[in-house]
Amino acid sequence: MKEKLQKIKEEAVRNIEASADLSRLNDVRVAILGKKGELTAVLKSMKDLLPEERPAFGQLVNDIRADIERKLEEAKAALEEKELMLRLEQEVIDVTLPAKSNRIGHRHPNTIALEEVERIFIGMGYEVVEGPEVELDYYNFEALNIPANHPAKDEQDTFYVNEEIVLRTQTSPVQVRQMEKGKLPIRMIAPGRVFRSDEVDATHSPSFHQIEGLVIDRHITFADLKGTLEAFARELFGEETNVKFRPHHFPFTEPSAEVDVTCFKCGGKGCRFCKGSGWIEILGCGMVHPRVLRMSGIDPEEYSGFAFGMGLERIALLKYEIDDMRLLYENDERFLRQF
Ligand code: 2NL
Repeated sequence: MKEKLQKIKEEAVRNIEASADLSRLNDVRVAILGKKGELTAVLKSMKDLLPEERPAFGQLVNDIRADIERKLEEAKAALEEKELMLRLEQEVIDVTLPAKSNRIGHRHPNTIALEEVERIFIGMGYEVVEGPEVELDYYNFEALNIPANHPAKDEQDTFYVNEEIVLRTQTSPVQVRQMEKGKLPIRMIAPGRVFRSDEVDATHSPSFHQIEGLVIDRHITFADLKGTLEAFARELFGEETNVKFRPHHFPFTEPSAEVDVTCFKCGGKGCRFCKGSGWIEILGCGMVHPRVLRMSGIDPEEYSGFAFGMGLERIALLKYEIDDMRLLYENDERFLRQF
């Protein structure tokens, strides 16, 4: 038996040393130490020995097993080291290769224009407020003094979810909700997506963006409205810009006006850009209608205010001299890269 053990050990050492890779080495381990391995078989045959011979023999088997295990570990470490070295030699990384440059995007022209407008009004102490795009008919129309028979309410112009719910056609409902909260004074702008049942063309889209503004306090007059919008226009289009207020009509303001700025291309002389007039229309505005104030719980005898609204796309088209609104929605990189 002892001789057999000795032979097993010698053969094991020989096989371990001959193993050229880790998988081969593992085969050797299994052949000797595995469940059906040679050393295991010897252990099983111990039952044939006399009881008094067993402890010494058992000790011998354990010693040999420990020797073989140590040899296996050493061989494994050596092979792993060898394989690592080989891999390091093969996987040479050339750190001098020029890097692939990342293509970095940037803000959409609409966003650039929006953030510019927000910056100007935040600078004048306004807060930016957002609200739902799916609105109650009440907030979108009724609370703004737009009567049931008004053309704006026509299904031709407005997307109806049902009789009481619409996709907002302006961001004024955000301002109505703010007025209802009853915290005065108010100085806010409400930017956001709005919807109109329009066919797509160079100046229309069923979904576009608006920025509305609202100021309510004691003693607010049309002079505050004019001064504010003039300051805004000069900051957006340049110091030399002049503004012109043309009388207009909106159901939610009285009096109402549309605002033109002097053409920043020709300075007002008249050119192709302003269609020869020297003026470009940028927004609508007015003094908040007393009925609108009252419906939202504000006493028009004590408080007054002004409001205005502009199309964000229109501002972006003007500012960047883009002649077709569809370009803003197509996400053609060749176009977007230019801003
Ligand atoms: C335009 C004109 C305007 C308003 C929007 C408004 C909001 C409240 C009360 C009164 Cl809560 N008015 N908004 C007022 C005048 C004009 O928008 O041409 N927008 C593109």
